Amino acid sequence: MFANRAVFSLAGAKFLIAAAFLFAGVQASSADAGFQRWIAQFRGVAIENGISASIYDRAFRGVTEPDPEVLRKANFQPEFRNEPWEYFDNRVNEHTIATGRQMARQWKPWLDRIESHFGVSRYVLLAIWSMETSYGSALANERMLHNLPRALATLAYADNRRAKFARTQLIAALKILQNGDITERHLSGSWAGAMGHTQFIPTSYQAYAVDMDGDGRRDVWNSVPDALASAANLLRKNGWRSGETWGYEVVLPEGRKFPGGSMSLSRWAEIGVVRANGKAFPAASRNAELKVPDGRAGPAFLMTKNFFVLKRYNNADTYALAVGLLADQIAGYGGLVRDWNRPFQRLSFDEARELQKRLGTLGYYEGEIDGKIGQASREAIRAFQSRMGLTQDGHPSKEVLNVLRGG
Ligand SMILES: [Ca+2]
Repeated sequence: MFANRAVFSLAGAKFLIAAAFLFAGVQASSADAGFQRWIAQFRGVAIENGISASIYDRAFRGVTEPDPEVLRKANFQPEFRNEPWEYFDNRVNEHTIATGRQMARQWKPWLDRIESHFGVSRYVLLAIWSMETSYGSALANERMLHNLPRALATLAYADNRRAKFARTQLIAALKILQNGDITERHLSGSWAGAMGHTQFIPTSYQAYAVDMDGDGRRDVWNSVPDALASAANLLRKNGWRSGETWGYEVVLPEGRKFPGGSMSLSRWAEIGVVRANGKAFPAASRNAELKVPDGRAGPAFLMTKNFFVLKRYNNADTYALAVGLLADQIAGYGGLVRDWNRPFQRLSFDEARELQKRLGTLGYYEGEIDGKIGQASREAIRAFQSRMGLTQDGHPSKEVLNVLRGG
């Protein structure tokens, strides 16, 4: 009872915060004059940084007010931290694996060339493509595509925390336009400035984008070969080791503590850390670091150099591990030997979609039927559980689906 009250008042506080953000958003989008002044002032900064006045004016032609959707997304606060099982289930599942294999066949000639030129595994590139834009399918969703100069100007103007980042990215974006890689009408990105199939921010684009298909433009928005080659180039330039894995799932012997930091795989084996599949470590002289993203009750990993190279793409252990696990499964290796520490029975991808569909039919869920369990799905499950007098854990479980199926 007491716990319930605490949750309730927390929800109330969140509502007030959400209302405050909404108010800020309304203020910002009606303050056109201020935003237009900002664009006029930043013109001088852009010119000082080598952008021609005509490119600047073309980029901002017709832009009169901040992008309210950018501000909404910038102010979004996830209600709960993702549990590891939730993060990985949404990214490494039957659907992302099967689509990755299909893409491997479809793009084989290009993947052959990219892999031999950059020395980066095609499966890793496919996994990154999946993680970033669901193999490009997210780019078909117009809500994901913002006019990039407007989005970055919005952040620079109205988001104090990201203003410096946004100014730097805006200059880089204008240089992309000036270079003729893309026209201003097609220069799109996420609310935070990530562009194209593999979601490069403009400064990363400048450092790593390549023209793989040879049409004279580095087109990460429309050319899959350009986008995948650019991702390969980023990894190679950050030290990717050709022909090596990202790491190994391991089993930890019970009842001892383990050293932090890096040691050789043979040294790890000496203190009892062995591969979960029972095989020996190849290249045992290489160094590796132990990671237990779900605590001792979940799977454990020894991470080698390429894991840390993957983190140059996105500096989160969970991101790099999801890329590695998905890549391995697209390549046809098995999944985890030890599952995530999941307090319920997992749904398949199709069952997760069925769950969303059934919750939608009953009026609990209005989001997309995409098999991805996010905040809206969790809230719908919780509302349904509450209605049925069940424990409101919000988990996408077999148990909940069975109740739904039972009507
Ligand atoms: Ca090209």
